Amino acid sequence: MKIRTFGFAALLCSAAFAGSAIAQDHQTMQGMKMGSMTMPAGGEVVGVGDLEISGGFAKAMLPGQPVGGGFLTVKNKGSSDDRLVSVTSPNADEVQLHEMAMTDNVMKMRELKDGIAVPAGQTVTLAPGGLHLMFQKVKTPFKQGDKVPVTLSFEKAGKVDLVLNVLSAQGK
Ligand SMILES: [Cu+2]
Repeated sequence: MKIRTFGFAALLCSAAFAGSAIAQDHQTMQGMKMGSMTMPAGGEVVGVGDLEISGGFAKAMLPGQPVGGGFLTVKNKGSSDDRLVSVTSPNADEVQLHEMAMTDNVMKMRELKDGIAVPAGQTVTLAPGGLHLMFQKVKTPFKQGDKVPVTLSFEKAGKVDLVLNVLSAQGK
């Protein structure tokens, strides 16, 4: 049942990121590699323990689209490794941690059941085309200008609340 559920979600994920969104994300990734300074409009900065979370945003969703993508940056200023283990939001039945990567021109997505590692002294960025939060069974599709509250749970640092600003469907 879990596998079937995930298969369905993955299909929806692919649909959510299909077409121009993928091309856009891919261009963004290329641009970042080349040192472009275009970054999404940053939201609030929150801290918990040795962690600093910033740049949180979500993409606007199309009407009827049941899944949405969320993104943020976690900086670990401490000397011990941590891990983002789970995320909840009142706006979605479930929030999964996903990874997306382009392999032979095919965008593949998988759920990271063990969470996302945030090694000591490092900064981990969840961004379009890579690591992301996947909001499942979203009741009201995110609209540009909306705010989506989330609670992040880290293995060592504990829980922290963050508000994601909803940007356009292209994440800008
Ligand atoms: Cu996903």
